[in-house]
Amino acid sequence: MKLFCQFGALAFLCLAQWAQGRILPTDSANTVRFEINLTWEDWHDAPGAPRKMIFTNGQIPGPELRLKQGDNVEFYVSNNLPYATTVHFHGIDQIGTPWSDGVPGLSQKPIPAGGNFLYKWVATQYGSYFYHAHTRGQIEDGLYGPIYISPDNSVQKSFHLITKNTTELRQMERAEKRTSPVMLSDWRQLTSEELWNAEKASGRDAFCSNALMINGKGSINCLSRNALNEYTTAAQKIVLGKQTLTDIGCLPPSNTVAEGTYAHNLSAIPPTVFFGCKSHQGPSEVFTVDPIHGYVSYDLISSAGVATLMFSIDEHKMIVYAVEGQYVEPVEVDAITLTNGNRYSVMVKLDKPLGDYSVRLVNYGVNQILNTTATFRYETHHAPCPKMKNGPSKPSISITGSNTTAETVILDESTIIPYPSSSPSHHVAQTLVLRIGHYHTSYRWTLGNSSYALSLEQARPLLFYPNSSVAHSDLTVHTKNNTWVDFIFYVYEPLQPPHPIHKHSNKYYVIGQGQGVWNYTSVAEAMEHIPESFNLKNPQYRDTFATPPAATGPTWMAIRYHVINPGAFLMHCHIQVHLSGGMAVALLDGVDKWPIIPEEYRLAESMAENNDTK
Ligand SMILES: *[C@@H]1O[C@H](CO)[C@@H](O)[C@H](O)[C@H]1NC(C)=O
Ligand SMILES: *[C@@H]1O[C@H](CO)[C@@H](O)[C@H](O)[C@H]1NC(C)=O
Ligand SMILES: *[C@@H]1O[C@H](CO)[C@@H](O)[C@H](O)[C@H]1NC(C)=O
Ligand SMILES: *[C@@H]1O[C@H](CO)[C@@H](O)[C@H](O)[C@H]1NC(C)=O
Ligand SMILES: *[C@@H]1O[C@H](CO)[C@@H](O)[C@H](O)[C@H]1NC(C)=O
Ligand SMILES: *[C@@H]1O[C@H](CO)[C@@H](O)[C@H](O)[C@H]1NC(C)=O
Ligand SMILES: *[C@@H]1O[C@H](CO)[C@@H](O)[C@H](O)[C@H]1NC(C)=O
Ligand SMILES: *[C@@H]1O[C@H](CO)[C@@H](O)[C@H](O)[C@H]1NC(C)=O
Ligand SMILES: *[C@@H]1O[C@H](CO)[C@@H](O)[C@H](O)[C@H]1NC(C)=O
Ligand SMILES: [Cu+2]
Repeated sequence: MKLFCQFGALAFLCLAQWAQGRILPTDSANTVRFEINLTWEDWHDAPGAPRKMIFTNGQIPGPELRLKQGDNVEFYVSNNLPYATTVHFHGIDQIGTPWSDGVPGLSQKPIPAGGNFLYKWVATQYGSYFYHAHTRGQIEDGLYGPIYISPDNSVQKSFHLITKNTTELRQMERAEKRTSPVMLSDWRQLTSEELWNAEKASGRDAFCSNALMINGKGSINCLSRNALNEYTTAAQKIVLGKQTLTDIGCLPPSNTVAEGTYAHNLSAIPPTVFFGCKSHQGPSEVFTVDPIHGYVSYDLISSAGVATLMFSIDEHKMIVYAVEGQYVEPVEVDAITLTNGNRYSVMVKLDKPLGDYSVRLVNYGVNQILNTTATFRYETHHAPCPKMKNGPSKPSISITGSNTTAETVILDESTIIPYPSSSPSHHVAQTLVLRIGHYHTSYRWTLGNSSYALSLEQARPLLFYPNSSVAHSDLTVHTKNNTWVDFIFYVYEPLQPPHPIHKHSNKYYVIGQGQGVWNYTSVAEAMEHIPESFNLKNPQYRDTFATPPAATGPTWMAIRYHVINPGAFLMHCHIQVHLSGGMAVALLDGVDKWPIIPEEYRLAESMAENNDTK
């Protein structure tokens, strides 16, 4: 048991304690202190055979950080892992606190084994976020946990667009106050370091996982050869040619469409990375709801390392009402696709007969067939003669994420409109085209002209050394404060999955996307030729948004953001093997207004400039 202390304006209250791993909010702007103890231990509740994982205060996922908009956050990390680490707060804009962003080589030095670090930031935003390891592949070893920031009274909500019924509106407000996180992730039998070593030895990109998890719970259910062949999708058949999926449902590592034609050594691939399925019964999540409340709210969060996920609850619509910490015009759907780092907040109406309904989580990428399930359970003490449901619930999606009925609605991301919406400036200071593709081998990647080597996490942090050699290489982009910047992500080589581009610090507008060759020098020029591919009026405002998948030809995505927060911030693909493989650039935002680092964050000793660009 850990204690959380809240330093109120008037009184010193040591009131909050673990309540389902949550920290309780209080009434006024506060300093909320949160302490995490990281340990490296065997996980016996794993979806597969036990392996070592990162525990956060003894649990996986880590405990929820529950805040009120305006709170000052102190997040103290005790690193009792046998290696260095850092923690990043995904989607938190870190306005005025660039030293608390948790990126080694950019905002801090890695926290050594046995060391500790105090992150301080202000919860200026509201909604659903999460924290996770941002050193090497450690997010895949279990270091992630949800963050929820309740909106202050001035925030305009969109529930009135769902219904005018005041009873239901009250039920939704209540559901939102009690909203709970649903962490969706994937799991691998190998540790992230074993996996990285396997990639280096084999030359292959390890794009599959061994299990999916809902709130850290899941199982492995190996499919028979017949079932695998039967479920293989049309898209997979095109990639496979004469090949078949491996026993873990994965495209084989010898597939040159998926892996490219680079040098490789298949005998250096250890079991479980592409082959070697072993069924295992792990724990299964149960979501218990009471229909008396009318609605329940969930914040779906993907902290997956590699998997693109699809989530649905049998026989229940989900009303998407917020996306990544911003209300949207509500959309009613049966299933939602989440790329790595995405968050969707949903309302679910509780109007079905009492009983159990299956919750389905499936891998949606071409890379693999994989799924897990949980239970959505109605329980009530209020109904005198409740209506009971008969038989198993009916799915709206298949094991590969296709619709099982003509009525199934899968969220079409392009239809999302923020509420209220806003629009970016039309005056752009610079436009950069960042090419996305392999970098001389299957498991190394480029974003731009170069590849951000994993070893650069050891380099002198750019926030402290903005004149280092990295700062003057193709790995960084310099911007001036209070200017607008366009990035075009150009996926020039098929076959490519959607690459979820995550930008640290403030969010960006997703102003365009399309198929085909990008041969323009600016968005303004492109808009003269293909205006239908752009939206500058009410574009989405996101911190993580994926490029369109490139199946047969190139694709692109255009984003625009306002430079408002001087500091060194990473922009990268959130598929962990792609980030480890170098799909990242460092933004030196507002180089002309570089911040003065507070005394407590200054580096004790100066770091020599060596190995900076290796
Ligand atoms: C962290 O947890 C470990 C294992 O339970 C324990 O030995 C250690 O004392 C804890 N450290 C802190 C700072 O709480
Ligand atoms: C409002 O919603 C409640 C709860 O679903 C329902 O019982 C009631 O009949 C509705 N009122 C109107 C006027 O539709
Ligand atoms: C391929 O990997 C195997 C297993 O690690 C190793 O024994 C062998 O030497 C490697 N072959 C080459 C050509 O590197
Ligand atoms: C995957 O889905 C199938 C079909 O619904 C189900 O039988 C199986 O149990 C699921 N796998 C897991 C691990 O839950
Ligand atoms: C899936 O949706 C499409 C488009 O609505 C429809 O044509 C198709 O029949 C549906 N599939 C199934 C299995 O119902
Ligand atoms: C970086 O170089 C610029 C221009 O030479 C200089 O003004 C600035 O003080 C340097 N910054 C640091 C932190 O050394
Ligand atoms: C990549 O190289 C081109 C051509 O030299 C240059 O214009 C562009 O700025 C470079 N991109 C980055 C991110 O440095
Ligand atoms: C871009 O390429 C397309 C297809 O190759 C071509 O039709 C179009 O004219 C080009 N646009 C410009 C501005 O060069
Ligand atoms: C950077 O620009 C933003 C937006 O104009 C402004 O709010 C902020 O104060 C500026 N920061 C500095 C350090 O000048
Ligand atoms: Cu990627």
